[in-house]
Amino acid sequence: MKITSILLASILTASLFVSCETKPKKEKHAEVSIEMKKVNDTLLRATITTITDKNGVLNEEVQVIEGTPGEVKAKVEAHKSTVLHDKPHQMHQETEKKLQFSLEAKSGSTASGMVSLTEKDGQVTLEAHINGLDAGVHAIHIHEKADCSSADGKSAGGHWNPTFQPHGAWGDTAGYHRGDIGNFTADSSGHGMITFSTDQWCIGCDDADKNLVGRAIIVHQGADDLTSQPSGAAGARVSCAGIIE
Ligand SMILES: [Cu+2]
Ligand SMILES: [Zn+2]
Repeated sequence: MKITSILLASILTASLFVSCETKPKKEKHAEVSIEMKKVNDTLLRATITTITDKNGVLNEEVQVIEGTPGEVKAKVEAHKSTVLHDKPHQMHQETEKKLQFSLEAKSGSTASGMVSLTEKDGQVTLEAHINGLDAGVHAIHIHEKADCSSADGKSAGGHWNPTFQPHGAWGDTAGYHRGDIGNFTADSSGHGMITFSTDQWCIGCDDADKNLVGRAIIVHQGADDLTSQPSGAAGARVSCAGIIE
């Protein structure tokens, strides 16, 4: 195509300067200026001028990219992030999310403790340590609401059951609630602990069937029989913690 038509078609001209957020450990600074011109109705051309400052030595590089607007914009973005940030390894960093909170005694009990929820690689792990329990087997569940305000813990609602299943043992083909963690045993000193991991929960994700935030953890006076409906006949709610971010 003719040079004149290219110049006349220079409808879109954009120029932007981005100053670098230099990482303290690197003596490197970069400035990128981008000029975009419409070549014709389908082609866009970007002229990228990159000035890098390596320990006081300036280096200028000019790069021309031509293609459809989508291709050009993607290449420009990729170039900017490479030059200005220069930290590709960070994109592979594992993200870990952790919440920690206290279990408070309910129903006149002395059962209190700590719970942590950790999300890593698509798995959520619950770890609970409880003191002041009667020795023996106790149920622990996720209940519907992060509301431990009532003295009997019933403000937390029933078992968290976003998938509308019957109450049961976790993993049972006949069905189970997403909150049916199960049982653990307290020793003769009244201390008990449990760890539980699943990929069927998340912490603060957009999937309402998995998101624990806004729910509560309840420890019961008795054991969950894993069959009685709707909640395993586990007795009074002796400890409660709301799951809030
Ligand atoms: Cu319960
Ligand atoms: Zn249940």
